[in-house]
Amino acid sequence: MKNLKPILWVLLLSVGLGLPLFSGPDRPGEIISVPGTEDARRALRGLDLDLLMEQDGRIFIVAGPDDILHLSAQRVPFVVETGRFAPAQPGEVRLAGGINGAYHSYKELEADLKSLENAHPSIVEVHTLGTSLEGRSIYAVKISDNPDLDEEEAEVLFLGCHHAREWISVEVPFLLARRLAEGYEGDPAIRELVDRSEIWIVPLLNPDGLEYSINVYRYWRKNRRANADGTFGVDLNRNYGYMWGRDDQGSSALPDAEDYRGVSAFSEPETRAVRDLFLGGNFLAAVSYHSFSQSILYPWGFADIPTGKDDLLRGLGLEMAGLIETVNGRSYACGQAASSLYVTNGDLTDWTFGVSGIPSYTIELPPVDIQNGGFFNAEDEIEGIFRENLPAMFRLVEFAIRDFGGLSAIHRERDIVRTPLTNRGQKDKYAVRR
Ligand code: 0X9
Ligand code: CA
Ligand code: ZN
Repeated sequence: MKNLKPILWVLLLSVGLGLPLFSGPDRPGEIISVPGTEDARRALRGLDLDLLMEQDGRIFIVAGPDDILHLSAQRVPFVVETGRFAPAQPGEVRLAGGINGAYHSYKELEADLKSLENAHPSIVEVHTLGTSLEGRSIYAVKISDNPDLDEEEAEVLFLGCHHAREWISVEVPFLLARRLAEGYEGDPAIRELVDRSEIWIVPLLNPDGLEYSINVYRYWRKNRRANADGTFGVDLNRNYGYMWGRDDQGSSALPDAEDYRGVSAFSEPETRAVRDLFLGGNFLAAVSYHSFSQSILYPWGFADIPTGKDDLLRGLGLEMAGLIETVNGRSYACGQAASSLYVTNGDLTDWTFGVSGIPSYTIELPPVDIQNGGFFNAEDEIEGIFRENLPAMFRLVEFAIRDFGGLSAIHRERDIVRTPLTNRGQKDKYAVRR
């Protein structure tokens, strides 16, 4: 049970307790624990609670003042555990980098991307893929030689921050962009990769959610869609159009739920931005960064059934895990998403794999579990987490370059299995340019 993560605990507890899936409250809350007894479970029933985990026989929840009153009235003993966790609400600003310390806010990322482009205009180009519901730009950085040309080169996609609270997932792809840009002149290995590919990096897919997580509620996960029933948020990683809404196990139809799939596939501007970028390109590999649990997950996510390319997906995934481990000694588990984590439908990697058959991975960054920090990584961990992921990123770009060159057996196999995309060759149609 070590690898279970909060969203899964939500699902388990919801099933076990007959609770509706929670939606992180917009109101302030305390993290409390209650004993995992039948009495306590009964008292929790019907409350709109933010269930975090069950550990050592106790259930941890985020509870607002009303919930605490309710539990007291039901004579459920509880312990306030807030102090054991990093703050869920912004407090006094003591960090040099502002309320979110060394992590990027939307504005900080925007500024850093633009200065990266200004410093390295011959290989960096910042694109706006679309606009979030609250009017923020969804940025993509294209790193390539001749970035202003759409060359016949392998394209690779790295994305971060589908989920607002997973702050580390912004930093890892951002630092990749910076490393490629800064290393191009002096590092022949980087130069070779960049010259032969077009690397697209979307560090912050969910800017509205991130801002909400920074400024209002640290555990926010979804985007900030105002749903018809007055609740907020669609889980962007349930909104893609492959097997979207296939069942209620892999996503929820309830707007209040943390894994709410939205009213239709690609109902959200963020997922549409990714769709249009992807379909307008020639992508040969994709990684979506999340946190936490230190794992590399490959399709399918929607069901535990074979893909027809399991050997390739597993082989490359294991190779990446091996490369990661050599850097800091941290081990990332590697496995098929549905069987090693849980079933999802409408996630990014099922869609990219489903429409194009390319190696597509969800990488869940450290820590390994909630006892080791959950969604909170100390600022001084950022660099090490990035550094350990870098060789795996390079490996995937290298895979794409070879695949594009038709050098490998993998390539021939891909051509057979691949679903033809009707819009290939009409790249100009897509407004991914500034
Ligand atoms: O639930 C998700 O979207 C991802 N995990 S997270 O805790 N970061 O939210 C996992 C998506 C991978 N797909 C499957 N496990 N099916
Ligand atoms: Ca190029
Ligand atoms: Zn996530």
